[in-house]
Amino acid sequence: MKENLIKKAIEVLENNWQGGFTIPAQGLYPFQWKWDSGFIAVGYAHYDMQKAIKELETLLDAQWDNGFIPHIVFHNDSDTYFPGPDFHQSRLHPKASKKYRSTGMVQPPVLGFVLERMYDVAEDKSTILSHLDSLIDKVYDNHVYFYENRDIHNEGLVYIYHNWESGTDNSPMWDDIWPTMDSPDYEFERRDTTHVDPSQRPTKREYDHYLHIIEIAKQHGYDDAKIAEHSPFLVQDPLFNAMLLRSNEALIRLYGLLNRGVDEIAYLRSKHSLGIDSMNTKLFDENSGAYLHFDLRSNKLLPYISSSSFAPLHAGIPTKEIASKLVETLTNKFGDKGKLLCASFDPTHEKFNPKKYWRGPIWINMNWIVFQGLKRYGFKDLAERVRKDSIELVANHGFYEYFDCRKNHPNAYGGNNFSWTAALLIDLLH
Ligand code: 2M8
Repeated sequence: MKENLIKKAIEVLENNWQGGFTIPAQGLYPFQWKWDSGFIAVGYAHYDMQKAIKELETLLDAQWDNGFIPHIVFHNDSDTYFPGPDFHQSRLHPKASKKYRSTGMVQPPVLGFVLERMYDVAEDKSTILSHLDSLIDKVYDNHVYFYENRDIHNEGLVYIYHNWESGTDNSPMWDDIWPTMDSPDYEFERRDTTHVDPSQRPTKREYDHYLHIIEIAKQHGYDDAKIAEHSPFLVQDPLFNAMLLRSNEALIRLYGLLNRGVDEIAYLRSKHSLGIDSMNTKLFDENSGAYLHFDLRSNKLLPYISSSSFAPLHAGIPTKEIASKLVETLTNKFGDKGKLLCASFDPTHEKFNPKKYWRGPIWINMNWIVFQGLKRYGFKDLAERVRKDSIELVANHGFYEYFDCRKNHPNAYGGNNFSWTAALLIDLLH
């Protein structure tokens, strides 16, 4: 089974390869997405390191002069996706790439630990180190961008200003934010709902909110300070910050292996320890037994547990005591016998929807993150359960975008032949 699955996963990646970068899925997502590219490079690393490197080189080629890496790079003029480059208008920002059009927002900073995984997987360590040598400073600049522009309270935690920056687009936690915004009823033509069942995607009203935040950012020329002041959406996300911290750790290790970067290491270390403290004092909530999102507008935690709540395990953020509490929450709320791990939203909550996008289904990238975290803390059985569930879902249903966690309702949803599902399955099978 293993060999056959790997063969099929490679086919998916090869079909989505555009000769320089990889699309997440045909039709539905026709451009290069930032965190998708990172996960995709992990898959390539196992069988074609040149492609892994090229994928990241292309993404980093679209980096802005201030270190910002955009969430979508629009390499072509596909009209199968909305909103495209004409809507986003990245060049309103004076430091935006002149070469590529992109969005003016980011996605979870996975690239540091992706480079590290490529190093660990590579057989020829000296060749991979020479490639990493030419990529690592760009990823470091991206971390500096975050800390210098998005850590507004100097606490080692960065904000996101849009739900698309979280990667978990229509998660129920954003439901509390939408009523605080007075979004217009825009007229636009959705494309996503022509590719997949509309009932599994965000609603028209949700898209109004998504577009409204971008309109506000555009009015301010995508200026970070102005966004921090005016965006109705401003959140410290435990997944996003855990990815940044895990990537800090990876960059520190890689600079060490490269035998350079003394100043860079010192900078990352100081931000890192501040960030770990703040994660545990500000984002960990005793009552929920989980890390939560902090809403900087209402100045309070959003009371929802999701798969993002467990991502800090991957970055070594929790103390042993907090890690045990997280595992208790994961087991009790997400892990009963009738469920596969790991739902993207608390299955015991009334807002849980097992079929709808980020409101409940299992995502393989989140499972990969949770698996790594559980393994890191020595929760071997639970880690293995997450790994096995992921493999079985794909073996039984195919390389879909998301999956139903209910054992008596086996199903797969969203886009098929989805790149990060294929790439991370390759990694989980090794
Ligand atoms: C989904 O998000 C895009 C917007 O970025 C969309 O729905 O149009 C999310 O699942 C996101 O996390 C992912 O990176 C992207 C491409 O796979 O699709």
